[in-house]
Amino acid sequence: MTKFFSIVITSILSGSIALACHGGEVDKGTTPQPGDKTKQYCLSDETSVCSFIWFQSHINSNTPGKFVVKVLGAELNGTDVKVDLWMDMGNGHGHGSAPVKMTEISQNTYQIEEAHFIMAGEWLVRVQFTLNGKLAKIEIPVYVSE
Ligand SMILES: [Cu+2]
Repeated sequence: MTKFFSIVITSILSGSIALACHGGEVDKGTTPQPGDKTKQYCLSDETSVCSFIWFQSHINSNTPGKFVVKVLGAELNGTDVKVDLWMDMGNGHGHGSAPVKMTEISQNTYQIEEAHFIMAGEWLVRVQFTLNGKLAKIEIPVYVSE
């Protein structure tokens, strides 16, 4: 009987792990709504350079998301900035998504459209740019509940 229950529990656990993947620290249980902003995430070696997201659509795995990425504390060259979506599945495995559509609204401010969060779980929006000749990357956790 104990063995039976441990098999059931193991399969439930592995099922939930397959559905909800691992990422950074995120506000679990709430999926971003239009108007929501994330907190600021900063470079570890250049703590005055930070980024945050301002959501413009309800983020879910069925419809393409829309949001604005803002970078603070550095003057970026727009053509040098890349934004993509990443999901860390744990055990060194991860996956991305289709490329997003990105438009520079003003310096350091980027409109992102066609953001396909293709499954529920913990995503990272990765903002990459060159800073003082080096590649810098800020990862903003986004939790998608459905
Ligand atoms: Cu995943």
